[in-house]
Amino acid sequence: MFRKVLVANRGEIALRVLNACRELGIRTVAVYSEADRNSLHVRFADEAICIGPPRPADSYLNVPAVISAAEIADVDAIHPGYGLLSENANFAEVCRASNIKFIGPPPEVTRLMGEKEKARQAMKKAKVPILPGSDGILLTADEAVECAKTVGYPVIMKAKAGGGGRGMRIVRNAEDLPNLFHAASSEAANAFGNGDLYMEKFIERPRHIEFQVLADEHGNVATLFERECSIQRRHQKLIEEAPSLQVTPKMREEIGKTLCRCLSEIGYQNAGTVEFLMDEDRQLYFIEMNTRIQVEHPITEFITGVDLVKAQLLIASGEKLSNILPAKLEMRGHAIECRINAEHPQKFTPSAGKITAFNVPGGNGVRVDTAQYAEGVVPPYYDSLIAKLIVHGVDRAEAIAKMERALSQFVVQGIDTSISLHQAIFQDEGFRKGEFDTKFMERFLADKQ
Ligand code: MV4
Repeated sequence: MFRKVLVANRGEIALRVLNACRELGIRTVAVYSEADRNSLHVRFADEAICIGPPRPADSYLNVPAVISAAEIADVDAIHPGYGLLSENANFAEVCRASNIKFIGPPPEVTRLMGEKEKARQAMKKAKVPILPGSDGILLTADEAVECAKTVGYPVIMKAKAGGGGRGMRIVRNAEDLPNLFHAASSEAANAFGNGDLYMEKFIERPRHIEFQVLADEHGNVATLFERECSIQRRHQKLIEEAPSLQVTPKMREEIGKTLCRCLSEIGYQNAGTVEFLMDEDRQLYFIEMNTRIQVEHPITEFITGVDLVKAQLLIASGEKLSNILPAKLEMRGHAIECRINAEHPQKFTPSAGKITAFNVPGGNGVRVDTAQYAEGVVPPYYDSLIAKLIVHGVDRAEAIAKMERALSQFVVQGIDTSISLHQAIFQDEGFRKGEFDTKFMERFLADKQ
C-alpha cells in the first residue's frame, strides 16, 4: 500500500479522500489555494502545501504546481477527487512520467472515454445498447441530413469532446439541421477546442441512470448497481438515489454483465461510472462514461457497504477486487443524497461569504459529507457544493422520511443554501411517487412561479 498520497482537490471530496487514507494508515498531503488556507482539508492533512492564487487555473488546475508539490512532499500517488484534474489524461501522463501513481484509469482509457463518439463505438462493439445514431463523426451538415433520414427525427447533435450539455442541439426537422449543426459545432470549438459532432436519436423525457463500476489492475471488473440522477437543473444534479425504481433485477444483471465484459476488454481500471438514458419504454442506452469517483458515490456506499474511495486506493496499489469486495455483492435498502449548494433556493445565484451558524444532522442512517463549519468561509471562486446530505433507509419511504427529518435539522446561516428547495421537492407528489424524468425540475420550478 502507498506510504504517502497527495490529494489534488479541495472541499468535501478532499476531506473524504484524506479520511480514507487516514483509515488505511497512509500519510496525506493536502494542496490548497490562497483562498483555502483555513479549510478543513488543510487542517486535517499530515502536510499541506500552498500551490497558488485563488483562481482554479492558477492553483488546483496548475499541473506543474501540483506535480512540484508531489515531488517536494515525496508522495507515491495522487488522488484527483472529482472535477479539476480528475479526467485530464495529460495530467495522468505527467504523473506517470514523474513516477507518481495516478489514482484512476490509465491515460489511454481516460482519453478514449473523453472522445464521446469513440466511447460510443467501443460500447457498441461490446454489445452495450446505444441509441440509433451516426457511426462516427459527421463532418458536414449534408452528411448529418443524410444520417437523420435513417435515424428519424428528432435527433440530437452532440460534441465529441462535449460535457455539461455544451455543444448539443436538438433537431426536429431537416430544414433546421444546417443552422443547428453549425451552432453546435462553433459552440463546441469555442468550449473544447474541437467542433466535431456526432448524432443520436433524441429522447424527449429521459431518465438519467448510471452504473457504478470498479475494475482492478488484473482484468477483473464488478458493477455496484445503479443510481438514479434525473433530479437536476441545467446539468447540475440536485438529488440522487440508489437503487433506481425503474431498473428491474433482470435489467440490472444484464447491463452489469455486459459492462463487466466490455470494460475488461477496454482495459478499464479503478472506479468509473457508466451513464445511460432510459426512454419511455424503460430501455437503457449508453451515453457516456465518467472516469472518476463521482459526487454521488456515497449512495452506492450505503446500499453496498463498500467504501469506494478505499477501493480506489487499494486497486491503485495493485490489490485484486476479490480481496476488496465481499464474495457476493448485495443491495440493502434505499439511499438518497441531497446536494446542499451555497446558492439562492429560487434564483440559483451563487452565495459566497462567511457561515455564521452551522448545525449538521446525524443519527442512524444519516451521513453528511462536508468541509464546512461555523465561521467557515465559502469563497466565490469554486463550485457551490458545500455539503452532501445522504440517508439510508430500509426502503424508499423510510429514506424519504429520514431525509425530511435531517433537512429540517440542517442549519446554515450567513449564506443562502438550497436546503429549502430540497424541502419543497420532498413535498412534491410526483417526486414522492418516484414519477420523474430529467425535465422534472423545469416543471417543478415553472409550477412554483
Ligand atoms: C441526450 C438527451 C436526449 N437524447 N441524448 C445532456 C448532457 C449530456 N451528458 C447528455 N445529455 C442528454 N443527452 C439523447 N440522445 C438528453 C440529455 C439531457 C440530459 C441528460 C441527462 C441528465 C439531464 C439532462 C438534461 C437535459 C438533457
